[in-house]
Amino acid sequence: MTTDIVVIEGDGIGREVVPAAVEVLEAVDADFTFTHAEAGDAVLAETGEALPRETYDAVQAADATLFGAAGETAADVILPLREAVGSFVNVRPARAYPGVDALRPETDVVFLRENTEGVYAGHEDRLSDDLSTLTRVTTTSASERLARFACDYVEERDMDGFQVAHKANVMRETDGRFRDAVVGVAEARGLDADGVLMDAFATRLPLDPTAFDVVVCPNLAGDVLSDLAAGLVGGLGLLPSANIGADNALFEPVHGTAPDIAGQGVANPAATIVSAAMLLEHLGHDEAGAAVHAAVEGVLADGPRTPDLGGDASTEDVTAAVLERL
Ligand code: GGG
Repeated sequence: MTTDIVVIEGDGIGREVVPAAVEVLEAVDADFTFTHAEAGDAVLAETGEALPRETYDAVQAADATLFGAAGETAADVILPLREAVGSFVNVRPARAYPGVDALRPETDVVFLRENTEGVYAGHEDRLSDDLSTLTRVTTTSASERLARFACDYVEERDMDGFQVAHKANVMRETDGRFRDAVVGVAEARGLDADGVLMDAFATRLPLDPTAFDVVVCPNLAGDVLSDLAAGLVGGLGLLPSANIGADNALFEPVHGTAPDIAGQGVANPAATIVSAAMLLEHLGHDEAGAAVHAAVEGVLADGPRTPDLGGDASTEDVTAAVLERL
């Protein structure tokens, strides 16, 4: 039986980096069938819908999805796509690769971002010409579900625990609930869960990245803090992500459409290729996933490199070098 993978390039550099990652997936020994689907600004302009029903249905029915990026329509695309796969956690590893000129080469931290609520739950209103409001949602059930995933994640890696980023001294009800729920689950499992104020975390991470391994975050904080970590390891071109659900998942680079370089063929495909490696591992192709990780690591160490990493190679050059190492 083949494994069904939906591929959505989206907009901007998504149209360049996703085909690169698909080439890599085609090169490994996995019995995948690829279905190409549309979402984003371009399909909105064509059809009036940023996320056509057939794309949503295909993602729901597939075994996994590889997604690039969406531009102005990001909120209408990414959030429903995460919902389509039932994702409750966005796993975002930020790791400095050997040979890459990173601000903080010691950085090796994984963000486990709550993926269904917080300010992303979308209860935003324009109440008058002067006033807009946003309702933040935090439930014990979603926080505990994330915490159970975090516990499994660290136990599988023989780690003692994780940190929990929050701002419970100000948002006592919402972040207080989040922190207490996550810490409670960890303690019941005999794991350490140290709370850290997210503003203090933003200061401490650049000063001492080695102080953090796995950080459990509310939704928006996970988005922002992982981008901060991207700045420490060499940029957004290096950060992959996995949106994990109970029986489906969607993989995407952390970066967006990068309109400043879109269409030039120089986007760094590493984040998307490593997202594809995470897809392989998620579907049980551990050896192939490890091989893709190693190939990307080798290319980042020895070149060729795209301009974001100080090189002058194209997306195609980097992809060809990864394929050669596989
Ligand atoms: N790779 C997906 C993408 O388009 N990322 C940019 C973005 O706006 N992300 C927001 C989020 O991850 O919640």
